[in-house]
Amino acid sequence: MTVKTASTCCYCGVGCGVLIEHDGERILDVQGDPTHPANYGRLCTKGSTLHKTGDLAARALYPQLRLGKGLARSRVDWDSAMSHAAQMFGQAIAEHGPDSVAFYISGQLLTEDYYAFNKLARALIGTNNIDSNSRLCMSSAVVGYKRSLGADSPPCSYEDIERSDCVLIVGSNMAYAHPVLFRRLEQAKAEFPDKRIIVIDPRRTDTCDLADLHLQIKPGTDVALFHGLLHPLLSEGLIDRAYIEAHTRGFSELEALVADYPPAVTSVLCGIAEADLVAAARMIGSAPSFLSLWCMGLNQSTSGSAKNSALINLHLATGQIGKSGSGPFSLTGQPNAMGGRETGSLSNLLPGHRDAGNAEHRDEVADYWGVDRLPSAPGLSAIELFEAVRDGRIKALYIACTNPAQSLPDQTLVREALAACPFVIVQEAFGNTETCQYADLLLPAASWGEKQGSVTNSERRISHVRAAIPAPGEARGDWAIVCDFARRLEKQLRPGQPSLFNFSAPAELFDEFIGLTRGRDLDYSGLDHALIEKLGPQQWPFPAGATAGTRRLYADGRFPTDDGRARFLHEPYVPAIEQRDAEYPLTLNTGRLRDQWHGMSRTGTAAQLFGHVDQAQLSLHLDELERRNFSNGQLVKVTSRRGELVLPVLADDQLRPGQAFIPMHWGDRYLKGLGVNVLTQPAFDPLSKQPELKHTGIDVQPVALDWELFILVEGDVQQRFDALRPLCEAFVFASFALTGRDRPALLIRAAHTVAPDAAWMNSVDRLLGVDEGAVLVYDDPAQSVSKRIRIDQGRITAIRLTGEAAARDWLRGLWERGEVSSPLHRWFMAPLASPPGGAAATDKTICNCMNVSASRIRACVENGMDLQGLKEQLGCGTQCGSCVPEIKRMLAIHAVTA
Ligand SMILES: Nc1nc2c(c(=O)[nH]1)N[C@H]1C(S)=C(S)[C@@H](COP(=O)(O)OP(=O)(O)OC[C@H]3O[C@@H](n4cnc5c(=O)[nH]c(N)nc54)[C@H](O)[C@@H]3O)O[C@H]1N2
Ligand SMILES: Nc1nc2c(c(=O)[nH]1)N[C@H]1C(S)=C(S)[C@@H](COP(=O)(O)OP(=O)(O)OC[C@H]3O[C@@H](n4cnc5c(=O)[nH]c(N)nc54)[C@H](O)[C@@H]3O)O[C@H]1N2
Ligand code: SF4
Ligand SMILES: [Mo]
Repeated sequence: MTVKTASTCCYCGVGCGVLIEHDGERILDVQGDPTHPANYGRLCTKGSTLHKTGDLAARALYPQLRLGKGLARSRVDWDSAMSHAAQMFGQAIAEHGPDSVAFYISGQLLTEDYYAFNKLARALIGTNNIDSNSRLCMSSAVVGYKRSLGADSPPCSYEDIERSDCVLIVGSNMAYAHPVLFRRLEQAKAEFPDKRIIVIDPRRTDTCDLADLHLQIKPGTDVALFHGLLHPLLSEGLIDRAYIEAHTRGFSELEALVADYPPAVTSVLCGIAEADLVAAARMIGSAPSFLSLWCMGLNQSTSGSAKNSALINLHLATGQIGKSGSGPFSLTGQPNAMGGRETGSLSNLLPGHRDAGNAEHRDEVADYWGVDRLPSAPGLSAIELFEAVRDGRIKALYIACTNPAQSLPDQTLVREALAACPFVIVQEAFGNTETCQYADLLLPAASWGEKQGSVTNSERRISHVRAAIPAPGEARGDWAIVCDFARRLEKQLRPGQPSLFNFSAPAELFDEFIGLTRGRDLDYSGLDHALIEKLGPQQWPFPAGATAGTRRLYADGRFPTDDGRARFLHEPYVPAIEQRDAEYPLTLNTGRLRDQWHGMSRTGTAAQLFGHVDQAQLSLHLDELERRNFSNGQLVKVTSRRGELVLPVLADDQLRPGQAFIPMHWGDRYLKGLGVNVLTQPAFDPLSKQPELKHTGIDVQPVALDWELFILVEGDVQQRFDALRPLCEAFVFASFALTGRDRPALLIRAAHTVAPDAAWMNSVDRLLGVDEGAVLVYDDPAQSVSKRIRIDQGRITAIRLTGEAAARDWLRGLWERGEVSSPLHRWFMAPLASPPGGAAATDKTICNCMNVSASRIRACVENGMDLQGLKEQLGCGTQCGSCVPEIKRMLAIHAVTA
């Protein structure tokens, strides 16, 4: 019998409600929850494929302990694992003090998990060394809201996006990163075509598909642009003097600064047309309501805090905040980025939107917890924390629900730190991440569908996360692991005293936590798990006695500052570090793909999600390829001041000359060479300490790799991946992906200067099962060509080619279609023969829901079909809708060429 359990999607900050269909043991399907106010039933490609992810072969199932550096880990029971962990932390604290240990946690933890970690670090151990991957994500927005408005509270609701007359999307590719919200915006624009949409992004992304105006600024110039927009707003009388007078402070200083940014100057600084700048200002200034949405293009910057406040200035100057369809609305990345901020999970914060640097706040929290005091020494932020680990200042590090050996900038430094740290705990749902390699103690965590608690989405809405099935193996909920660890450590640090961690369910942690929100701007002390169950997801503030949540903040123009007024910040534009120069002539930008999530530990287990993009690529403008004589798909070496990476290059008309882009998802597991963050810089914003992940000076050179390898093998993909990945370590280039839908296969592309020896080839062939049985074999040592194709029951099930590149896509097509044709046999015996019908162009799956490829869409478009026809004929774009912007782009390109 199957049942449905309502829960929340574990990916992005939109926070969609999902219905998990299961039989009590396995998750069978996922649908959008029609009653959830974030998505009303919609899901994107990632949400709707959740049931296809999480291959057990990739999961961490049992605690594993390494008894000495260099040794392999072995399985231990939970009791030994936890006592060892507590003993190691206890020893470091006894010998080197509380600041010799640190916690690096995650916006993908639930509020209850987050709260337990915080209480452990601050109340029990007495250190502020607890930071989260939100440092890489939201910390500039936190500073922005606090400095400009007085508290870290996004004032808007999703419905404001739909209602707004003018939406400014800046540094956000919401078509990929917040797809369901983008669908809502799309629908609103279709219903109200007069609604104006402006996109500010150095790339022409799919999000631009909806834009009336795209300002393709030079990277990092947003502060100049925001000041520059204010210039015509001022000169054309489009600001709201009465609002400024009544509710703000500091406008005259800003006015003086803005005089330095007239349109003629700003347009040059930002690399855009003066007329476009003025047009954008007029759209903003004349709209009855104006709302802005932003994400990593603003936050991940050495001027991230200044960018946030300069944008909020536009809202204060026009009085566009606190009313329907208006306001500065920061999109949150992770499912519980907000919960982390609420529970105080950055080193400088405390629970309930308090500050660790504020003595009064510390006393309030210490009293609440019943401890003498909280630590006053400032804690380390992510980048500083890993520097301290490398320097030996941190003796024991506890990492949970994040993969820093993939996602932090300057991977060389991060790897040195992790290798040098005397004791590293990694609490993970998946056992094969880059960071797991460094775990002295690996603790298996329950994950989505198996754990329970709450998360807060971008619009301050608290939703339930529910367990549908038991966790696999011996995995446990994060909160339970933390409380177990804390209770053991208490025996050393607070012997004989009552436990601070007597929690037996997430609801108890929630109940204790909300007491710390009482009387604060985010007050949700009126909620509990049972009430959320009864009323459905609720927006904070929700104080005691409330019967409903709060849709919009600051309607009365009063702000949570000491005088109730919002602040204009007046900071000049400062160019990003690592501007283009002769040595590093390109600016590298990094970001998201539509169908992958971060380091791909989960999405990388669903072969279908590689259909859209199946390898890391360096995108450049066609001019840059031509200038360097590169062909599409050629392997190149990318170099920055910190490291290098080899990967294929691709012409991309979304970029301007001088700009480059690599998706953030490929770490060392999927792409040999430590991933994209071996290149990026650790420089960070002085206030938010958020690193600059969007701006790196790089150079690109050709590489000559004469020996090439191509593998496609069906079945046992995770096991084969784990076995084959180390064998490719010696190569200059190696890229891994899954492919297929119903019959997942592992896909490997590799290249090297010379061929490996015969023993290497034999062991690979054994792993692939092409060493015996029904296998087509061809070897021509003179030409360095070698081919193996396994055929089972009339179908190809494994392909291994070296020295032969032309037929890869054609063979992959045969495999996909389950065909073994006579042309295959003829081609097979001919060295270097062209495949029948020529080398097929690489195809990609545009519509993942309905499995519609680019070539099929292109063929129909060339026959004159329009969007409606494509939907009816092929079904593409009729399910989640994520592919519609790309299909429209294909239609537009065809219209131009025709
Ligand atoms: N599919 C998918 N969705 C996700 C995620 C995922 O991994 N995959 N992750 C989630 C998380 S944690 C986050 S934080 C969000 C991130 O969501 P987004 O921030 O929307 O995604 P990114 O692709 O990182 O970057 C957004 C855009 O910023 C632009 N940009 C770069 N530099 C600048 C600049 O100087 N100025 C401006 N104005 N723009 C610039 C980039 O070109 C890019 O298009 O996505 C969330 N959603
Ligand atoms: N170059 C570049 N780098 C970036 C970015 C960028 O734009 N460009 N963006 C940055 C941003 S915004 C972010 S948010 C970070 C994200 O970086 P990470 O936090 O490293 O990203 P994830 O891969 O999502 O890591 C989460 C880990 O938690 C594990 N996990 C999943 N569920 C659970 C659970 O319930 N419990 C536990 N204990 N573990 C679980 C997953 O398997 C996964 O390995 O990357 C940052 N890095
Ligand atoms: S938009 Fe997609 S990834 Fe984000 S919460 Fe909704 S279904 Fe999940
Ligand atoms: Mo993020």
